[in-house]
This record gives sequence, C-alpha cells and structure tokens, in this order.
Amino acid sequence: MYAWPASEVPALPGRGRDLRIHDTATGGSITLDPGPVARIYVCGITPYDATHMGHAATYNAFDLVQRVWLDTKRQVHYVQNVTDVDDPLLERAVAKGLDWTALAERETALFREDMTALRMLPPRHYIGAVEAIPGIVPLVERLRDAGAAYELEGDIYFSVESDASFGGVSGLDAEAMRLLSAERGGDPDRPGKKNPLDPMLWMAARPGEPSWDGGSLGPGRPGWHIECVAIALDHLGMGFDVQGGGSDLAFPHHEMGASHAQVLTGQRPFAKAYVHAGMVALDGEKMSKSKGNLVFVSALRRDGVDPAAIRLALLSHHYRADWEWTDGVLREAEERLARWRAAVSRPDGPSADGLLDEIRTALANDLDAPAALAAVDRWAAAQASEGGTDEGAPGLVSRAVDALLGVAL
Ligand code: 5CA
Ligand code: ZN
Repeated sequence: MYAWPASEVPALPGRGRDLRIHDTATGGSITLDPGPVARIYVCGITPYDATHMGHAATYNAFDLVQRVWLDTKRQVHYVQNVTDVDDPLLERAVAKGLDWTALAERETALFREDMTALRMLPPRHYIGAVEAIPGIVPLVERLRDAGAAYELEGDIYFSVESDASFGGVSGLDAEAMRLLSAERGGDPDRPGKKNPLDPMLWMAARPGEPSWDGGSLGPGRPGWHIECVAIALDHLGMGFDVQGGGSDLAFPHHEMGASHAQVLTGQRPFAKAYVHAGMVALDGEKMSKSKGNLVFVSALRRDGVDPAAIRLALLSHHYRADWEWTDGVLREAEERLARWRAAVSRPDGPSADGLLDEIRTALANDLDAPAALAAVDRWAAAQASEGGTDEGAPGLVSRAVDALLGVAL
C-alpha cells in the first residue's frame, strides 16, 4: 500500500548522538548500534475508527526514533502494517452496516491524513494484512510441519511450548499472561488447546466472513501475531533494531511474534529492542476504540486546531509515561507554539549552538522530548527577555525543531 507523503527534514550542522532506549525485554536501557541502515517495525492501526490521541502519541514516539537516527546520518528502514482484516474490524463493519473493506479503506485514508498533518515521517513499506496473506500461509505451514503448531477444529494454533524462550519479551508470569490473553484477543478458555495461551495462526473460514486461499491450511484468514511476523521477516529479516508499539502490545502481541519468528528461523532475537509507549487516557480510562472515550486527531483538525500544537501536546509527555489527555494539555501546547513562533520570527537572537546539542542529548537519552521542549523554552524565554545578535539563531532553532521534533514553526 502507499503510505503518506514525507515532510521535508531540514539539514542540521554536525551529527546527532546514538540512541539509548528502554527495552521491555531486558527491563533496562540499551544503546542501539544499528549500522548504516537502521531497521524498525512499528505495529500499525486496525482501521475501524479514526486516529485518537493514544495512537498519535505512540506514532510520535517512533517518529522520534526515526528522526534521531536520520540525524546520526543513517538511513532508516521503517516498516509499518495495517491490520486490515481482524475480528474488531469485521464486528464494527457489521454493527455499522458497512462493507468491511470500505470501512478499512476509509479509516486508513483518514490515518494517512492525520499522520501527514502531524508531520510523522512515513514508513518505507506500509503493508496491509490482506496483501501479506500469500506470505503468511507458508509460514504457518512451516510451523505446523515442524510440530510447533496444531489443528483444532480446522483452526491452526501456535504451541507456545515450542519456544524455550517464550515469556522473554514481557517477563510476565503464567497467570498474568492468561488474564491479558483473554483481554487482548486471545481465547484461553477454548477447550482442546494444548496450552490456554496458544494463539491462533490461521482461522478456518467462518460463514459470512471473508476468507482466503490457505493452501494446505484450507480457506481462512490469518491470526494477528503472525501477520506482523510475516511482514517484518519479509521486509527486515531477523535481528532488526526496534519492534515498537504501545505498552498494550507487549503481551500477547510482541511476545507471541517473537516466539513465532524464533521458532521459524531457529535464531534469536526477533528484535534487538522491544520499545513500548505508555497509554494515553481520557477521563481516567485508557483511550480505546472499544470503550469509545476518544479524542480524534481529525476532529481537532476540523475544529481548527493547529497540528503543530497537537504534536507539541504529545511531545510534552515522556513516551513511556501513561498520561491523561485534557483540554489544558492542548491549551499549554498552543501557548508554547505561539511563544516559539514569536521567538523565531525575529531576525536575530541568542546563540542556538548549545540548544541544538541539548535537544540532541535529550532525545538520545530514551527520547526525552519533555527535556528537549524545556531547552527550547529556555532559548525562547531568553529571546523574549534579552534577545541576541546571532543572525543565524532563529533559523537554526526552527530547523532543529522541525528536523528533530517534527514541529513546523
Ligand atoms: N493493528 C494492531 C497492531 S498490529 C493494533 O494494535 N492496532 S490499534 O489500532 O489497536 O493500535 C495501534 C497502535 O496504537 C498500537 O501500537 C497500540 O499499542 C497504540 N495504542 C492504542 N491505544 C492507545 C492509547 N490509549 N495510548 C497509547 N497508544 C495506544
Ligand atoms: Zn503488530
């Protein structure tokens, strides 16, 4: 699928620092050493509703990863999927009386518009689950033929016991896994499974639901985790640098994905770092399509809110924090944007060489965007109070804020 247009990334003097980032699997920070081409896979949307602030916050985190790497003069090979067939999408289409493909296309188109407006750099490959099916089927067949998958009433399940390192991504105990599996798309209580946690790899065709040719698996559709594994292996291979998503994906999605890939290839790890963004809440509860407590990027844009202010609102929270969206968060971001724009609109100002270094240092330190904003705030405050004589400074600040934070001043 096509992704969306890239906003220009202005060139900056010098070179950024290598990214040190928190890895869920080890529970600590690691300095990534990606080589000349950094490889990242970020889990994309299930397109049954519009982009909300939680999605936007998660994609903002991984956009910063891409920007930090670009600033180290590396190429970035970024892959993102679209789960354009899955239970929640089919259920929503039935509830709304819509064709499921039309619903998926409409919401994916809106997501592209939101990402473009927020200046999120596009992935190099943007791949739908449906278009990945021909690559998924042989992987499921291989798992089954290797004894790592089994059939239950026509459906094919992955056996978590086939992976000795299962549990290594989330580090959760069996009881916690069971609870989360039931909450997040699994079916731990289905009778006949070898292990309650075993996830579905291939779902046999159900009456009234779409299905595809599954070769020796029979007609059906793919499970969720194998979708991302097939796309990541096809476009990035094993041992890529970062697997990203919100913290609700650590288990089961990223745990199961790592197991599938490790059993398939006999290699470890699937990803060198598993990076998870915190959850954005509204009125005390995680913002989610199923709960319906949502603030949409597109609705704010329609109300005339500047996308740069939305982006600054996202950046004002550390990506790993769980935080609450409020009108106050947006108001503060709008005020900050106005202060910054006033500061860079003057012909000269205080030197910004130190500021560029501060932004780079903050972002390389586990994407500390709030520290980067505080550094720009200090420069803008100095500009407002004393000003300065450096003619290159306002231009350098706008280029740095655009290139590293994705905010156009
Ligand atoms: N299609 C799958 C991933 S393969 C999926 O989880 N889709 S999603 O539309 O439900 O979520 C898309 C991304 O947004 C995921 O990374 C998810 O972790 C993240 N996300 C969802 N809700 C929130 C929230 N309230 N706060 C932060 N991130 C969220
Ligand atoms: Zn995924």
